[in-house]
Amino acid sequence: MGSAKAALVTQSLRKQSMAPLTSHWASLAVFGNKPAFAEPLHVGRPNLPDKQAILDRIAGALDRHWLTNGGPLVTEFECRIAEQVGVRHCVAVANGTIGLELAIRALGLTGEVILPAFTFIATAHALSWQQVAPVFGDVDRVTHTIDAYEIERLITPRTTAILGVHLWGRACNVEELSELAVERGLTLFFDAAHAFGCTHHGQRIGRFGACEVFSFHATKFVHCGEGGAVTTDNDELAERLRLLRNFGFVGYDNVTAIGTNAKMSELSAAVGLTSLDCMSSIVAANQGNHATYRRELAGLRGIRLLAYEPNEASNYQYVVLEVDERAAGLSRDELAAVLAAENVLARRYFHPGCHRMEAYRGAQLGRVPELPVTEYLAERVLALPTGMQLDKSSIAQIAGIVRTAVENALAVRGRLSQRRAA
Ligand code: T4K
Repeated sequence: MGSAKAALVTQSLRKQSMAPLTSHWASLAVFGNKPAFAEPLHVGRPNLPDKQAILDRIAGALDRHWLTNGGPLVTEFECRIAEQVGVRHCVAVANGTIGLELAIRALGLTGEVILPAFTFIATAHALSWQQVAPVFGDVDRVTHTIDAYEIERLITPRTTAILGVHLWGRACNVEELSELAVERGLTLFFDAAHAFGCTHHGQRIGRFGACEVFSFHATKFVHCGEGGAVTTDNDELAERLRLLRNFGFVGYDNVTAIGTNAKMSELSAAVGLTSLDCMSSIVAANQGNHATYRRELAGLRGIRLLAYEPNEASNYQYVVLEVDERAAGLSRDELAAVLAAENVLARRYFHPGCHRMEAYRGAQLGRVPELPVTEYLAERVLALPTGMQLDKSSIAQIAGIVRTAVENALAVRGRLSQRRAA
């Protein structure tokens, strides 16, 4: 593209933007200017649209003198999640990680379980804490979810299950995984930590496989502060999950299983219920943010914004870029450094892939598996801030910083290496 045309394109993109953009490379904070934002912008700032409603619910729990162990708020939270997902059972738990552990126990899994390496480390840790060996598979280049074709070669006589992860709220290839699981006599269950409120072929995530596990951590769009839930249509499994969640107690004095304490408290449920009340406005804010990022980053070389399937419901809680260094002229890490200087704390989720984490390198018989797509993504992916903390003009400003950095990659790269050397 000639430089006059490039200037025109840039001009028209700027015209569409919601706020004045940081347009000249010399105005970037890496060149010694004031950061664009006075306060740090985090990925995962909790959405708290109605503080008073949370406080009212907590006051009710305090007045009842009933703070945990199956109080009315947890029960209401479970009913609302089950209803929304369209399953018979929701078992609320203290967090998503312990929800996965309970599921692994309740499903009686042993030996090895196949999961994607491109996920948050909790997916792997939950297996390890239950003495089940995580076997890392690669993911699909486009969907970022486990590659069903890859799994076949990882199945051994010790394999008992496949654990799919609906990364970024985008569903795994549920049909292919189900077919494979049935064919090979394996249990299939899902880490749906990112996927509350999302659908697959119009059906709510939370109803697939033997069970699915949600996270309601503070960084999730709907949250309890700390919280999680296991959803299933299987009555027996639900009963087992409830038993294990409460130390294995049946009545006051009888313990029939080696359980744990995985209970959600009333205080967490108070936050969760209020968050559920506000769910549609949170999703609308996230969706609007995503659309603004899309508009502001359109046509920028080397920058791909992960799309959400327009025909599916989504929570839009992650804004994920893939940075192609060769085309952008900057690596993902260089772009993250430019943003950090502006007080935009983008995250390298999920770098470097679970299989390369120190805790797992030794456990793989000294051999780190070759997972080319995971490596590819772990070097390129960058999550940007979103949520109710941000208005359109802030989003446009963040996108403007990305655009300015990429359009002036040479100068920016030079400056970053100067800073590193200093
Ligand atoms: N499976 C998957 C696929 C998951 O992604 C996760 C969790 C799990 C399982 C396990 O679910 P949980 O057991 O967590 O329920 C964060 C979250 O802690 C974690 O829940 C989430 N996934 C993961 C993707 O992101 P970190 O270590 O990056 O979070 P952290 O604490 O650094 O928070 C991110 C930023 O958010 C902070 O830099 C500051 C800001 N923040 C955070 C909190 C908690 C706030 O501003 N206020 C806050 O209260 O893992």
